[in-house]
This record gives sequence, structure tokens and C-alpha cells, in this order.
Amino acid sequence: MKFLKTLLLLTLVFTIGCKDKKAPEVAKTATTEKLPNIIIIYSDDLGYGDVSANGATEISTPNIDKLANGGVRFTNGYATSATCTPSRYGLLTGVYPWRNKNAKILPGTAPLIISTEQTTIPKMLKTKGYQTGIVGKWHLGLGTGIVDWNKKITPSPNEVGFDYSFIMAATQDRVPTVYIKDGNVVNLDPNDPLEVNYKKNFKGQPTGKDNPELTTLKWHHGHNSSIVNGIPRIGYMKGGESAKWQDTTMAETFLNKAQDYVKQHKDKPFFLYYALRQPHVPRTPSPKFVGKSGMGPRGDVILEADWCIGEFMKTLEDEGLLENTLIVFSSDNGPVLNDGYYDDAVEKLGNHSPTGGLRGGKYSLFEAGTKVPFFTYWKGKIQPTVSNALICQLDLLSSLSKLVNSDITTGDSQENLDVFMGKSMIGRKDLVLEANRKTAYRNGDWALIPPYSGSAVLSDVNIEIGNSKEYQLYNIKKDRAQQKNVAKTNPKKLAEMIAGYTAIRGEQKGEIKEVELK
Ligand code: NG6
Ligand code: CA
Repeated sequence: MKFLKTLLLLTLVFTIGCKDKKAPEVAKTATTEKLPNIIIIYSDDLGYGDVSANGATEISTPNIDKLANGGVRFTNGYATSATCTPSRYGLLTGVYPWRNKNAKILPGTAPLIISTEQTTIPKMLKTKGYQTGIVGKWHLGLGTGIVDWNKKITPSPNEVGFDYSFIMAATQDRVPTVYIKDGNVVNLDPNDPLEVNYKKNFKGQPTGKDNPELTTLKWHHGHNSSIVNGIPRIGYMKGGESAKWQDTTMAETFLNKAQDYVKQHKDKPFFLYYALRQPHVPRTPSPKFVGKSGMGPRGDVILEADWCIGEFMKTLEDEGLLENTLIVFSSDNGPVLNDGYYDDAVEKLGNHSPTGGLRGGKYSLFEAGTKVPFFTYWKGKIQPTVSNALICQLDLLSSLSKLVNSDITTGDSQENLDVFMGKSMIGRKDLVLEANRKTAYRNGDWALIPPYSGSAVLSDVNIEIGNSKEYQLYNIKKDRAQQKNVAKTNPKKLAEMIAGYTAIRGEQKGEIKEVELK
């Protein structure tokens, strides 16, 4: 009897003890569930003027427009850089890419340039219980040196904050042309190992340079190494036959992975970085989009990207997630037409202006390099607004941190949550922008480009990149297209701008100075 009593008492104590322990656990889950899902949809080389919401009339992007017109449409929204790797670095880490000497266009074999110790958006969100995933273009390096593509590749996105990754390593025009899931090359046959080299070819392997008869897309500049699916690429690759991606199904592959991610993770807050690879070269629309834009493959893949976004939004809607999901849409850098292949981008452009009338383009310190489509959308929470606030992708880290009640920030990433939510029109005071390791400065209505050597026009792509021996100062409110350099007639403003620029960037002597990572 005594024994039974003791047992009963023990059971009671144990149960109460368990309850006590469980209580905060339940409460925690309840608050966690209130946190919104966060999705960043990031296009590749999409120009400010490439979407109809930003004024394009020759091409129609109804699904992107829904985000733009149903949320905040930024007219002064910037990537940190005019090329991919540095912009993605700034976006994910909240650190100016020019602080990291490795943040430049990377080959497919480059080591990971985000330190595993560093803060990233997904890492910050994980401290609040988020599930995190990336689908699409990575281009921030993999591994620590020489990668063995036949083993698990580490570090990869999975070591810098993503629980799930389904990526292409670099770009569509760079080898290896395979998908990588959680560090493993997808569909790789161990009997046909994959090898990659950016310096020299593998014996007996055809190249775009020596075997033009094997190509279905002709290279214009660069892009004359290994041929995959008839497309000559940058870099050499051998083996891995069964793992090679199909270019024309890539849009759908990434879309399906993004949709699956949402469906499988909807029960708890998730962060998804959906990094589309359109309209970067090679432009390989799926058959149903071929010829649809009348602008050649560049226009066709923009329509395809827009369709993907529409399908993806349908999934969010069907799953009942739209009211609890913040969506950020942007692009990694400005537009380019001929970026290395003969694909009619120039010839069939017609009256379309990918830059939306801005000067320069991808690779440029002029506005079109970094001023990109930038929209935030949250059904029921964000009211349709056009915002002229100066805002940068760099600010997402600290702003999303505020959204989820985290105190993680970085020195460069400014907390501008109210601006992203359309509640405030006051964004950044100023911003340093980067192109090919050179930097420029925005402050208020003004844009400054310090003197740089080098040619004014990047001839292969036919884009003005901003080099000039003189200081360039533009009032972009009055002179959006940066046609009138007023540096000489505004010495006071020029001095102010140089002082503001130097305060962030440090003393510069023409060429870029490498700055230690914070
Ligand atoms: C350049 C490539 C260009 C593109 C770019 C990266 C040549 C001549 N040009 O080096 O085609 O791949 O790198 O683009 O090879 S980005 O959007 O990923 O930054
Ligand atoms: Ca890009």
C-alpha cells in the first residue's frame, strides 16, 4: 500500500514536473507561429525598366506587377553592387561587399566567401526558430579550396544559415552545370566522376573555341570553354554526364523546388531565398516561351520568370499563406544586352529600355548598375505605395531582424523596417555603391562618382561603366539620366559629397583600397 502511495505521489510529481517544463515550450511555439514567413525573390540581371510596373511598355510582367502595385514599389531601391557575387554577399550578410576583397564575380570553383562565423539573414532568422531554404543561383563560392565535386561539398549554403539548399554553384554560363542539393551534386554517377577546372581543359574535351560545329548558341566574347547542351560555357568540365542540368527546364525545376519548399515547411515560419537565374545569359526559355516576347530570348526569359513568380504566388495563395508572408522582390544588378552570346538581345530590343532610361547598366557605377526593381509585398499588411525613399538590399538584414524581434544587426545594414513596410518614406541618408571593386556614392538627390582610370565604356557589352578622370556629380532628381556633370559648377556640394563618401569608404586614391571585413 505504502509502495502504491509512493508510486502515485511520484507519478503526480513527475506529471506536474513535466507540465511545468512543457508550459514555456508551448508558449514559445505559440509566439513562434505568429512570426511571418519571409521570402526573397531575387532575379539575375533584371533592369529597373524591365518590368511593366516600372514603366516598361514593350514587355508585360503582370505577376511581378502584382507585387509591385500591391505593395511598396521603390523608385530608389538599390543592390549593393552592379554585379552578382558582391550584391548577393551584401544582401545575405548585411555587409558592404567592398569590405571583402573576395566579393567579386567568382568562377564556379571559388571557395565560399561568406565566413561560417558571419551573420547572415538565414542565421539570424534561425535564432528565432525559422526554417531556412535557398533555391536557385548561389554564386558565393563553395568549399574552402579545391572542391571534390564527387563528395559532399562543404561549407556550402548549409553552413552559413540554410537548412536546405538546391542550387547552381555559380551562373548558368559557368561550369559545373549541375544542381547541388545540400552539398551533393544531384544525380551524379560515381562511375563517371565530375571534374572542373577553370585554368585548363581536360584532354580530348571539345570547347566552344575549337569546336564551333558542336555549339547551338554562338559565343560572342568569353564563353568559349566546355560545351554543355550545345552551349559553350566559362570553365572546363569533364564527366558527370547524368548530373548535367537541362537548360530549358531550369526555370521549372527551380520553381518546383520553391513550391515544394513552401508546401513542406508551411506549418512553421520559414525563410525562402528564391534566386531566379533570368534574364542572365545563356537565355534558354522553355519551349512554351520561345518567341513570346518578340524580343528574342532575353525578353522570352523575362516572361518566363514572370510566369514562375505567378505560379509561385498561386502556391502561396493555395496554401493560405499570403496574409502571413512578407515577400521582397529585387534583382542583383542592372541589365545587360549582349553579355557574351549571339542571342539577338541587341537586335530585337526595339523600343524597350531595360534600364528604364537610367545611364549605364550591369557593371556600371552609373545608376542603371545598381538601381533595380525593388518591391515589398504583404497581403493585408502593406498598403500599395510608391516610395522614393533611398533603400538598399543591405538593409534587409537589420530590418528583418527588427521584424522578428531579434537584436542582430550589422554596422552597414540600416534598420528600415517601416520603409520596407511602406509606413515611412524616410530611408537611408546615404549609400556607397560598387561596380567591379570601384565605388560611388549616393546622398539625398545626389550621386557622386570619384575619378577612376580605365575606359569609359566596357566595349564587349557596350555599357558606360562610369570611369572618368574627373569627379562626376549628378543631381539625379533633376537629371535622372545623369547627363549633366555638375561637379565643376557645384564645388560646395562636391566637397560635401566627397566628405560623406570618404567617411564611409575611407580615404581613396583612385583605385579601390581593400578594407578589412568587419
Ligand atoms: C562575366 C561574364 C558574363 C557574366 C558575368 C557574371 C565573360 C566575358 N563575361 O565575366 O557573361 O557571366 O561575368 O554575371 O565571361 S553576374 O550577373 O553573375 O555577375
Ligand atoms: Ca547578375
